[in-house]
Amino acid sequence: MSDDDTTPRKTSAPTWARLGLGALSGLLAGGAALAVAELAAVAVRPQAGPVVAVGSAAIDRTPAAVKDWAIRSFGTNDKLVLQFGILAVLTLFALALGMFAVRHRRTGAAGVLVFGVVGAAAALSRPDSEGVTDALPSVLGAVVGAVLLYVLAGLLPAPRRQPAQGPGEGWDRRRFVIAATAAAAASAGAGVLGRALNGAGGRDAVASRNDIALPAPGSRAPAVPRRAQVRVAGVSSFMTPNSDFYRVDTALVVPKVDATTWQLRIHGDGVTREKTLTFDDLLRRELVERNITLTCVSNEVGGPYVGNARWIGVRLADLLAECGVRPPSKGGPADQLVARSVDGMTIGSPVEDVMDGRDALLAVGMNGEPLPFDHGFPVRMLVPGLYGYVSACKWIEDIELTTFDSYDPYWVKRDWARKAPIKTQSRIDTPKPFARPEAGTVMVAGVAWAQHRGIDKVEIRVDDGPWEEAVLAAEDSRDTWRQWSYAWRAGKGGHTLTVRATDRTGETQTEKRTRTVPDGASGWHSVVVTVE
Ligand SMILES: Nc1nc2c(c(=O)[nH]1)N[C@H]1C(S)=C(S)[C@@H](COP(=O)(O)O)O[C@H]1N2
Ligand SMILES: [Mo]
Repeated sequence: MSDDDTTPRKTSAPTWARLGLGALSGLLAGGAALAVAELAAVAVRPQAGPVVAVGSAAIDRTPAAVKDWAIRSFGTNDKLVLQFGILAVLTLFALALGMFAVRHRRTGAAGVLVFGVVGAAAALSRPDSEGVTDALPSVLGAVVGAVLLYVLAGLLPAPRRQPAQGPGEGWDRRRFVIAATAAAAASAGAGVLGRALNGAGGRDAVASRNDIALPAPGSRAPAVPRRAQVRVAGVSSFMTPNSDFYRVDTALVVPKVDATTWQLRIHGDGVTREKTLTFDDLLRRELVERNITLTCVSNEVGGPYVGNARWIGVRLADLLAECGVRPPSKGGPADQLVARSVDGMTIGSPVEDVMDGRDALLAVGMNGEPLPFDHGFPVRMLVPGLYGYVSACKWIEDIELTTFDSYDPYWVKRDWARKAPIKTQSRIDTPKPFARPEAGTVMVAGVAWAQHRGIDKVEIRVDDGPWEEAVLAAEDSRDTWRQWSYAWRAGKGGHTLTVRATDRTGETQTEKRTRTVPDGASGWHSVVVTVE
């Protein structure tokens, strides 16, 4: 049944042409809806745009195994892939709705509203949702899209069997072309404008970052020993430049926080003197500079999600002590410190670890500059020896002292372990898998890490041969990774190189391969090469 009998039809067309034009109308309506929504999101906030909202809501609901698979398969591009996936699904639905609207004009148009509801619901479900205004972009976009589809479907030619009637043969085609072109142009305009305005957003944050001159740290990191870097081509750089530093987070839109208005609140169980600190308050404290190697729990054996940087920050333990916080071993009531970010992330660390004397930091600088936005500007947490998801909250704005029994932070709700010290790991950087080195001496080299315990031994095994000790490069600190090399007298043929490390507690990396979920991958890294 058609619900558009009242519209006079001027030209007729075969079914395939009508369906094609319907699909085109759907696409235009979908495009207009998105463009309007994204433009509206500029006014509300970028996180409220439907693609980002649906993407973020999807990330929130992704089980640990799937998130892990996404990181494994797409790396830091995982978010791009997700957004393209959402756009692809939207496109298919828009095409289908458009074709449906050829026969069922009102219902098809109303179908567009469903997207508005989905987008709005996603935006409102986010942990950082700021209330009903977050629903506006999706709803507004959907209404515009629905109206446009209704109008365009009304201009479609009549079916063949219903001959043209009335004057002005071809008039509707012209109106359709004009309306479609106008809609496409307006959408493109809105899209481009939205883009530009979104780019301009965060200007205060950028300016505040440019204005920061980090004071000289009162406590310098000791100079990195020259021999910490193995001189073998293909080995990781001992210090990871910011541009190469891995990035793992759930933020589809990187938060742009203005340091001049940023505040951090410290409160909760056992806090006798609550504190709210500004960025300047932090800079007025003694700053310490430390080299710390950060690792992601989603790093596979041999994987890339590990990096070493020179951080500047304030000691978190001192701040906590000033607030009256005592670790559980000294009778404090809180055993979990929950850090909360401006984008609603929650990360829980053991209070005992944070206050046991290690260099747990509220970091403000990374490799000689203020934190990059991607890495948590203006302030992030770092606790040497703990995986990032239980220690390294970026864009931090709140610290709450609580207990592991009473609160599960973001990742713990998603199957990851409550506590996760970094597992001892080693990685062969060179030769690369399936390399074809020439017979003779082949330099095998790489990195090993066991943050806050230190690396004492690295061994290499060729095929099923005996374990041979690699030469350890100089140690920077037990909170950083350590490089190693091994001069292998390589004979022709296919060979498997395997590496394992022993930490300073004397424990050797287990051979047992585990997945990254729930508390980090274990097992030995190996590389297959063909010596020619
Ligand atoms: N706000 C926020 N902080 C976060 C995360 C996040 O998703 N959101 N991810 C954590 C994880 S899982 C890791 S491994 C580190 C990565 O820090 P990087 O991106 O600076 O390398 O940040 C941590 N801090
Ligand atoms: Mo991570």
